[in-house]
Amino acid sequence: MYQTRRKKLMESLPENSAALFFSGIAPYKIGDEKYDFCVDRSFYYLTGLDKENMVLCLVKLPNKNIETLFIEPYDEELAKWVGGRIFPNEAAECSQINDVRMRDQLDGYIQRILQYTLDQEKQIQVFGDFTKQEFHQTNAPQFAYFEQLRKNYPYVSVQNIASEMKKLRLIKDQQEIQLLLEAIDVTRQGIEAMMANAEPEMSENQIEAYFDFELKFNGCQHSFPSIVAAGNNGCVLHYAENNQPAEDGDLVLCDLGASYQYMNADITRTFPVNGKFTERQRQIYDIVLRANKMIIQMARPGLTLRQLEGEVLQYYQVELNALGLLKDGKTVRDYYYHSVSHMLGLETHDVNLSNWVLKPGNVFTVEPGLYLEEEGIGIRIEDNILITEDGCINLSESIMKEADEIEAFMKAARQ
Ligand SMILES: [Mn+2]
Repeated sequence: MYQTRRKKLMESLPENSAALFFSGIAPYKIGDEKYDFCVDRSFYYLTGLDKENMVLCLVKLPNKNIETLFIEPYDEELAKWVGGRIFPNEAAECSQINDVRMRDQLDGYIQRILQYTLDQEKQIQVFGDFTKQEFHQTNAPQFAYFEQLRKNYPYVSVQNIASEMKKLRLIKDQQEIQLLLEAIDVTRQGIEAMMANAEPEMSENQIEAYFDFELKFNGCQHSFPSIVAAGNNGCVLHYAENNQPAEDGDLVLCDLGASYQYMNADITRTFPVNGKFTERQRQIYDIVLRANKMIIQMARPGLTLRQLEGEVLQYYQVELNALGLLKDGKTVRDYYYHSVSHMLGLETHDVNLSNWVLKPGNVFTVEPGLYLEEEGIGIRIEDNILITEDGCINLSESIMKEADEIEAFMKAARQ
């Protein structure tokens, strides 16, 4: 699988070029304590490896493709403290790259490649993977590396391979879909545990704890810091304090997801903490639910996410107007202030290309919401969908979202 991905990427490289991918390094947090290591997702996508300070080097010469992996040496002293690093044969087996060398050999290796192309009187192009998020992250290992490279070899041009990487990563393969379905199923268990156990006067973090248990129990990580927001907190899009009490009559908005082997689910469900929607909550809930279903119904190849967003805005215009909420200069954007979709995959906000036209294999979220701050109502309903040849599949179909079903489930759980 990783071999296939690398082969596809190689096809997009020009002759006489080299592409370098860095797994990354965990930064220090405080004193001698480091942040959890979080592997660069393009590196992982191409190798299946998730260890620090590794480099993948792909070289394309006329009639010859070379794949080389550089890893840190096995350190017996370190192994006693934090566990062993990976052995070359393990790295080779996982990635299917036969040529595994030590990290400190990279400079010499690059020098020989450059010398070779220079001898052949060819201009070599060197590619790095610079994604949008990294523009301001100049401490990322590839920035330091390419900076030094240009210093040492001023005639070398460094270019960005990010858009080719994105084209590949945008189309999910069967294995990725399978892993995402597993992640979604654990997310479902977590959400059901929260619904089953939530009670008025519990604090948001106590409700959240039921979700966390299911994740840990099933060997999953969090896709991102969970949002468990009661009442008005649901109107804060990235609320993450999760420490306020959920009062009787509050809705609880839960935007969270399990990550399984780096495939990230991203689901939102909103339920009444006491198990019963008020008439007003139900009215708004059903408007959001219809938006959610409408977009899932529409999604198919050939459309763009921007078009789907336009449909939501149009629909809300009619619905909010009918409710009398668009008075005194208020617009839809006062009640709905995010967009309906983002790509999903190895990153929660996964790679995307501007004005991307949807194709089979694209996976993204459908997450309309409505936020009526004066009434303490924040509602969002988010599913994860896969574009197919003629429409889409809702991968999170199994997670209940009908108001009646939620009420019945919560009632049954309390008996
Ligand atoms: Mn989302």
